[in-house]
Amino acid sequence: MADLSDRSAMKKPGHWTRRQLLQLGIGGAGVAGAAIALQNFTQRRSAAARIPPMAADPVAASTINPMQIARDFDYGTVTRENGRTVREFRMEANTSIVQLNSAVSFNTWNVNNRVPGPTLRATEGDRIRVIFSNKAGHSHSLHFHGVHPTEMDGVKPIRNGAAFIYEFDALPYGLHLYHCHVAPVTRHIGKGLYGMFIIDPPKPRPPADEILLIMGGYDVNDDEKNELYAFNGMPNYYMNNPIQIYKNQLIRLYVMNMIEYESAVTFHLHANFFDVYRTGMTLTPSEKTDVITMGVAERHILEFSYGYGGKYMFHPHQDAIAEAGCMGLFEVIA
Ligand SMILES: [Cu+2]
Repeated sequence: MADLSDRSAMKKPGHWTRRQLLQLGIGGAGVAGAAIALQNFTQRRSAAARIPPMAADPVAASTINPMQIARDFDYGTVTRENGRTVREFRMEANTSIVQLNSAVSFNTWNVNNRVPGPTLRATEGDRIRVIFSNKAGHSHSLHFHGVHPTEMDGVKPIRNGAAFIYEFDALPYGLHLYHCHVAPVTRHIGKGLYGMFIIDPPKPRPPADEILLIMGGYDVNDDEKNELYAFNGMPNYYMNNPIQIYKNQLIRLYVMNMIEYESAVTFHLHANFFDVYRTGMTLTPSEKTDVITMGVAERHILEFSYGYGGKYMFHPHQDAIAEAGCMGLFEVIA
């Protein structure tokens, strides 16, 4: 466990004074881009992996850009405090309408105007500071999976217009998540307020082309059933825009199930088998398979490579769910 004893020397998490929030640019009229003199660090740990250039996005104007989301890892704004690495993330709860297909638009509740929210990434033992401001119109919260004190557990609603600083240590390494925990939680998650939280082990995993896939569902008519499903927010997106990967390149897939109103779904990859690192909490795989079952909030790291070129599907083997939008393609290129 990382040492928590230096906490008093750091900025006190939780409810900050208005002055402190104003200094951070979130106490007044809102987060103005110019007011944030902080820069986002993105590190490419997988520098040695071969990753195809990202294709131009045909719906780049949309709120949800799955091609970008697939390989977008947010390492936060990095500082050193008392000899420790601190990663600061700005997360804003928003409400935004997303065009899910030509006929259906959907009012999402989300973080930073995207579903799923940003994929936060840190190394085990880092200090995490999440500056959460709620501009969504109703109460929300950010509940992180991981190890932290009760006051940082994110079950307390943060009302519209308010802010809260979540601060805790990145423990333990693995593939984790965050989501709103305001009741009814199923509805708040179903509306889109969730994202991935990756904690890397102290010794990094081998280089790979790293891709994230989050399965989600949309209850578009408020009947507590999903009518549409998606990988990374947008139904059928990767069927029309396959994710390009190189032949014989190690692919590290971060897969998570956030489909509410279903007890469990599977994830199946065509024409291949993958190594499973359950919850991303091991450095050696526990099994090899081509279909794995996940309840809500379950997630795993899957590793594989393709020896043949061409297009290969991935989808839950609940085929009605796949056919309602949760289906995609890898395109293996030479
Ligand atoms: Cu919420």
